[in-house]
This record gives sequence, structure tokens and C-alpha cells, in this order.
Amino acid sequence: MKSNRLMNQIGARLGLFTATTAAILWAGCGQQSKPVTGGPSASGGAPASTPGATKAGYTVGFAQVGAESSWRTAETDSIKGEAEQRGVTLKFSDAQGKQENQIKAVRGFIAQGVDAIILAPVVETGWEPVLKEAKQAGIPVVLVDRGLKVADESLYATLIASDFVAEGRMAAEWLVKKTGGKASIIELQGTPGAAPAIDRKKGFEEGLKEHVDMKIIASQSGDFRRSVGKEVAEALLKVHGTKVTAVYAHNDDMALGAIQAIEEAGRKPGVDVIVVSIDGVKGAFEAMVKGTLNCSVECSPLLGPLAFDAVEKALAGVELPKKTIVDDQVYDTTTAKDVIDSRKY
Ligand code: GZL
Repeated sequence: MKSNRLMNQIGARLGLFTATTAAILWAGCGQQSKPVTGGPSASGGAPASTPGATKAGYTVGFAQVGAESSWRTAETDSIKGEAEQRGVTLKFSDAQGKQENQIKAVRGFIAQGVDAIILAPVVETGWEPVLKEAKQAGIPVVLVDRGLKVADESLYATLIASDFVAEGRMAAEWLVKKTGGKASIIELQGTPGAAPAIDRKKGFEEGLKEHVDMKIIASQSGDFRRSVGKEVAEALLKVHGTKVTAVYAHNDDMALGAIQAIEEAGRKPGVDVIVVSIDGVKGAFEAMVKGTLNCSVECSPLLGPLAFDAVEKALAGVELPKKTIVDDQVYDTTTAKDVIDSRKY
């Protein structure tokens, strides 16, 4: 299998190298690809793949976080759909939100001799040992959607993700404008230790720094899950009552849970309590059209095309930028109805 994989890799690299070189020359740039802000269109589509992607017949292991949110499902569908379109054999693992399961899955992919690995790391730390094993096996690892912290950045080929700090800042700036700079906010955080949870909190706090009357009166994890977001919002609304004038949720699914909690507390979400979140999933757009959700900062999950472009460049030995940032846009109740029908997730 190993020599097969090696032959496969050489074949894939040669074939892809020609295609990739042609694509780079075609693009007339002839230099290293730089971090691109491949702004998703209004419909939320991440940029399409570069021309010249070939029917490659290589094998990729995809270690996915789980299925905790509608955003996550959309990302899984994008990766699986792109693999099918490119004729790639995809081995898929759902870690049920547990890092030890993701590490086990990556080890399994290495043992099976896959040509490349796509990893969406559930948390930022604890990855060195298994990434070193992948490097020793000559298997490139492409990170999608969440980053990780390692001393040696050569342990992964590239990271394709949104800028979560910017997302948090955009949410804060929108909320300052909407509330005239005065609000008592409950924050529903994502999964503890996950890059989006850490950075969306950081960006939101940065965005509020200059506004002393914008106060986060409580902050707790809802683990990016709608059901937990609802439970946490219920509990915090019981403690803080009508003092709460805004909710900031690190993802739409938790915001939708909080909206249910606000209604069950006899208050009007979107009116008595302003709700702002991140992701831009279909359910969020439906809530913005209804007026129960006020704003959602988009975070495109449609990373399949970029992920497989990166895999094919890594297999062809093309040096990749360490991070490719996917641009995000802010939507609210004034714009949601114009774009909802063209949304791709
Ligand atoms: C963001 C992604 C987050 C989403 C959540 O790139 O990691 O995880 O915002 C998902 O909806 O659960």
C-alpha cells in the first residue's frame, strides 16, 4: 500500500504539478500564492476552485469536529461534495466533538496510507504528536475552519479559515450602533478552547473597549449547540431578568436557542432584547426576516473548493501561505430579505 501510495503520490504530483504550474503561469503571477481574502459572494459561497483542478484519484482523510451545528453540517457537505466532484476518495470521521477521537482518526488515516489529511481541529492545543507522525509519514495536513497552536508551523501545510477576531469586532461594532452605545449583554460562548470561541470573544471585547456603557454582564459557553445555548440563556435570563438588553452568541444556532428562551421569558427577541450572532446560516436569515434575530456576521462553511485546491498544491509540492483568510460580511434585518433566496447554506 505504502509503495502504491508513493507511486500514487508521484503520479499525482507529476500530474498535478503540470496542472498547477499551468494554472499559476496561466494566472500570469508565477510567484507563491499569497493569503487571499476570497470574499464569499452575497450568497455566502466561498470562492470557486482554481481552474485546472484535475480528476486526481488520490485519497484524503477528513477529520471533522462533529455535527454540533447547522454550520458544521454545511461544511461537511461542502468537503464531501467537492471530493465527489474531483473524483477524490474521501475517508470521513466525525469526532463527536472530542479531540481524542480526532487524534485517533488522524492516526487511522496515517495507518491507512492516505495521500493527504484535512483537519478541522476542535480545539487549539494538543496536536504536536499526531501532526509529527503525519509529517514523518510524508502526509500533508490542510487545516480548515479552525486554527491550532504549534511551535513548528511546518507541521501543517496551510489553514483556510475566517478571521474570528474580525467577526467578533464586527458584531460589537454593529451592536454599538444599534443600541446607541448602551446595553447589558449576555454572551453565549462557543466550545471552550476552540479558536472561534477564543477569538470571537477577543474581537467582541476589543470592539466594545471604547464604549463604557456596553457591558457584558454574563458570559458562558453554550458549546455552539442550539439546545445548550437555550438552556444557558434561560438560566442567565432568570438571574438577570429585564436588565438584559442584548445577547451576543458566538454562533447562530446558540442565538436561535436564546431567542426561544427570550420568548419563553415573556419578552420580545429582536425588540426588547437585541440579538447578534455569527455564521450566517439559513435559520439565521429566516429569523432576521422575522425580526427575532437582529444581525448575523457571515462565516462561510463552503470551504471544499479551497481545501482541495490546497491539498492538490501540497501534493504537487507547491509552497502554500500559512493562512488563507475567507472574507466575511455582516447581514441584518435591513438586508436579510434581499439575499435570503440566493444563500448557498
Ligand atoms: C467556525 C466554526 C464554528 C461555527 C459554529 O469556523 O468552527 O463551529 O461558528 C461551528 O457554528 O459549530
